[in-house]
Amino acid sequence: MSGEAPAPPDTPVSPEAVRKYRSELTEGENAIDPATWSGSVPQVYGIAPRVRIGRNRWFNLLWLLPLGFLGLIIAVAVAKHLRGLGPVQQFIQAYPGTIPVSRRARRGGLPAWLGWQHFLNLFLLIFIIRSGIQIIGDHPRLYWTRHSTPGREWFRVQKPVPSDPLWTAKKDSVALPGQVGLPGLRHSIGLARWWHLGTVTLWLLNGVVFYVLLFTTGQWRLVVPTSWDVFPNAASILIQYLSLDWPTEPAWVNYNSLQQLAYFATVFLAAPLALVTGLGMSPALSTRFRRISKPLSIQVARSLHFLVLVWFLVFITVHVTLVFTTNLPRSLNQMYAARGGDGWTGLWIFLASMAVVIAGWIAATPFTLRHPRVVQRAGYALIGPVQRLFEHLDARPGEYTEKDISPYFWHNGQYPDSPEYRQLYDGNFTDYRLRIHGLVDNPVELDLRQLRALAHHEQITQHFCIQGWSGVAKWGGVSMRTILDLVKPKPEAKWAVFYSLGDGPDKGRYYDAHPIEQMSHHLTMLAYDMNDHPLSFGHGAPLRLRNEAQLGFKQVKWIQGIEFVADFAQIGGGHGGYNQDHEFFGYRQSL
Ligand SMILES: Nc1nc2c(c(=O)[nH]1)N[C@H]1C(S)=C(S)[C@@H](COP(=O)(O)O)O[C@H]1N2
Ligand SMILES: [Mo]
Repeated sequence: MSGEAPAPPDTPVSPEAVRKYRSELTEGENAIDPATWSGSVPQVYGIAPRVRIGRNRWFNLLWLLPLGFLGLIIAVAVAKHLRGLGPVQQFIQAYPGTIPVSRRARRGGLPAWLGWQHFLNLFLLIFIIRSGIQIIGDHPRLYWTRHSTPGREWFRVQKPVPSDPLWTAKKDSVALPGQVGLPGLRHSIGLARWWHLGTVTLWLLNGVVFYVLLFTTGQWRLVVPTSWDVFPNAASILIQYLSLDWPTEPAWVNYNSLQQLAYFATVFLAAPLALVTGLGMSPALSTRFRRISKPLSIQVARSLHFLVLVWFLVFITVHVTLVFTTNLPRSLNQMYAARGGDGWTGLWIFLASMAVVIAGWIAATPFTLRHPRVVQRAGYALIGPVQRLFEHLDARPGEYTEKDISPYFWHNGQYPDSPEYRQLYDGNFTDYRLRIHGLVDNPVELDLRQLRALAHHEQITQHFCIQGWSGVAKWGGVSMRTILDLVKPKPEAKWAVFYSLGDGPDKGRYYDAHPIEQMSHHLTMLAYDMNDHPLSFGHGAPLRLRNEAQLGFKQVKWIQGIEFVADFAQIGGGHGGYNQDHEFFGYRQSL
């Protein structure tokens, strides 16, 4: 079969058939009604977080509350006992835990720029964390391999995957309370991602400025330990904290080795790790830097990214607790009023800044539901350029081998249920026609036999669903290059629009627009086989798209036609695809 491309069939594409595609699309709303959101999906919540122990025992993390409390009581008892021992007292005397260098450096409080940065950091983290939790809720399972096999996850906040063979990742998603998640609604990942990636961009900018100022002003001495003594000092502080016998000497409450270690870990380890693991989840990047992405697969990256979140949450809790229990109002003066002393100025500025933070917190979800297009546009403006840059870095996403093929490949999306599709399916797709038209010199109509007669193309690649799961499969079919040679797009053609036989969850046909330059990519193809078998109903029979530089939602299944266009403003809602029109995704999503 392979190699011998037959002469282009001479069946012209009928103009009515073509117009029909566009007429079957719907526009999507510009505001969100939670009751009808995402195909009126019920707001099902998850379960308490569980961690897998051994093959299939699950530990409910809520047990950590009583266990942690018990552990703390024991630790306090041990620490109190230790402080009564002579050698320990000598140890604490030798390593009191304070940092003399910082005492000199900070007599007058911290510089004002640090106060502003601290505030911005805190403000942005609210949205980063809330939207991050929302993103996890869209696929509430974490894995250590790129296969995302049910039962093999190490963490979940969802019941075990049901045995329904057509269970979808969308059905698996969970809702969050609207003031915890951002925006809370089930399957609102499109908007959550704009919040997450948009505010992360600002947070990283703030972080770069912070690094630069830190090292040009000498303030770095506060957060970077310069002697190994920091470790015994930190141990000493830990014993002092746990024994609940806290000295009130200003130097001690101002700054100590344990704090310094925690700040160092947060600023120089956790933050960069968040960035690297975040990028490690992107199809545009992760498959390109194979040396990195082999150990740091998308799921390892996702799991570590989550653990960084846990670190941040623990750090924030402990940090805030200590500030409020040991050195008020001094520390607020230093951080918020750029001055030392025991006055109340810092507290007032702090309360004012908290009012801003709380207002932002409360407004974020209602604003998003009322103005989702603004969030969509602002998010794209912030991260679109970076995203496009990544698409152009190196146009060769990776391929995998037979042994990398995933034992389980999640299903996703809305299954087609029209009489038209049923008829095609029942007739074994003998009446199926793929129509390719629009800005092309040679519109064609191909049945499956003709498609299978075109040069055969095969690839083993990784699928990245926007929700977070991944899987490797072998795809067999026709390279889009072969299709381009056949239909010859005109120079004005800038986008290839793929129309499905199936509707989306809010009615109207599923469709998606792809930039034309990605159509000639060596791994862009129309697949009719998956893992050496004809494509199953669930995975897109009889034909689906693979464009490996993009996320899963762009891989249109059950394709009925392809239209080449100059732009997509007149198609559907005009945002470049079904999810873009209805769920506020971006038209390029390689991140
Ligand atoms: N026609 C159509 N194509 C679709 C979807 C859909 O809902 N309808 N869902 C998309 C999403 S979100 C993903 S992740 C992939 C899932 O493909 P799979 O079911 O083969 O894993 O299909 C994509 N293609
Ligand atoms: Mo997806």
